[in-house]
Amino acid sequence: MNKTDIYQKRRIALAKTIRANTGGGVAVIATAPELSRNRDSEFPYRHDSDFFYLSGFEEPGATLVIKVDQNSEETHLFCRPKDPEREIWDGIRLGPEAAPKMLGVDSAHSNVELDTKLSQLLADQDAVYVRLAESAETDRRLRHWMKQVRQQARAGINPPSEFHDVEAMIHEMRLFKDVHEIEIMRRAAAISARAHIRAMQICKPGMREYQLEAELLHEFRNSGSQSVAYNSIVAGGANSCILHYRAGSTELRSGELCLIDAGCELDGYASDITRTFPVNGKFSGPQRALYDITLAAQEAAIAVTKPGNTFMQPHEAALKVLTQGLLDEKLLKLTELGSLDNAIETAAYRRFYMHRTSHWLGMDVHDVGSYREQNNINADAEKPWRILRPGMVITIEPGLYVRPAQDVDEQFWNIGIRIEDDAVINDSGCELISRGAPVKANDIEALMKNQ
Ligand SMILES: [Mn+2]
Repeated sequence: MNKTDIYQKRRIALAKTIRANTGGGVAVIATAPELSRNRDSEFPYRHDSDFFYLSGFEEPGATLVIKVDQNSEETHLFCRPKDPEREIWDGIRLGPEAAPKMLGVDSAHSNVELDTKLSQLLADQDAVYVRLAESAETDRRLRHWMKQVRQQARAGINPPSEFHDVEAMIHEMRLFKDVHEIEIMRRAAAISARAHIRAMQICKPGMREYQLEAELLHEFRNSGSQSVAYNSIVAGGANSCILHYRAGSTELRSGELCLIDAGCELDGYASDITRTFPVNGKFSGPQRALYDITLAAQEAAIAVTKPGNTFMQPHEAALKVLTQGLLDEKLLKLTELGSLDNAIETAAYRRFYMHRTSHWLGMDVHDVGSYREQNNINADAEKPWRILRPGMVITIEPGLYVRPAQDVDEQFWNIGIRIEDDAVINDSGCELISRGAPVKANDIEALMKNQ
């Protein structure tokens, strides 16, 4: 498929949903603004995921307008005009002249014309589809366009009277990845897996967390990935028990674990991998015990990650194994809790496992899409958990985190373990696209031995 066809197909699909909803309307989706970091220096630009999903266009300063009527739809792109002077400083702009051919849109205009053209495009339209309450800027612009249309009332022009949230529609589409997307995600995960291997191979006692972060970045960028998908977590020793720790300057010490949660972004798609390994290359007895429990929990979750099961089933499967493991290792006391079921029901495990096992993965690392079924017959009842379907992508990431405490066996103190892989739901189960990085304790030890 031609690259522009991918995006056009998505715009047609969105138009179809809009048509089914209100017979037609105008959808307006802007990309992300540029963000200043500090004086004359900007954060690396990252497009808006929804905008990119429908356009394939990465430049800032752009807005997509899709006008949908009974039988057809047309797409207008507003983008930065060509400007030889600015292009010397900031780089080449596509410009509205070249945009239709390059992006497959019906027409393109300078973004300077956005306000004028929008008041024309919204005239005599009933329904507007925007991302409601998304940002003050979007709301401000919408008010402006509406004001312009309303001012034409005496010329017989009707302003739109319905506002719909286009976000949920796009997010429902994004939840199901097409072949093109899954192919990119496979490559992103493969790069991230190699980065984890590199970090494991280079790690030795005395190094600092930021040095392993540098190794991850090297592999990401050297493999053509544009960015990290999120800030890398490289956590040595006690830091491994801090869920959103950033790579800092802590020294990695022999006898401690190192937890790395890091993934690259490739062509707009995230990968998300966590591995935990011993700094000196050999798990201690207590580390190994908790590691094997976490891995068994992940395997149990993977086994039920298949179409027809709910989003919650992998979490429930992981919880069962983790909680049983905590009882076996006497971190939870069977004498106090009575049974495994009770330990799960009372959430006694939460002290050692306080996050969920999965999230959607896609353009955003915590990707969009509802975690509840959308069509519920009984409107009053709580919507059931989402049923897994082919094309969905989730992470599977159980963990155990043991902080020092009086009533906790000291041999387990400061052991934080998480094992995370990325799973594409297919027709029969799931494909783990991140297993290029070793996950079994023995395999990790073998890899770290060959340095
Ligand atoms: Mn994750």
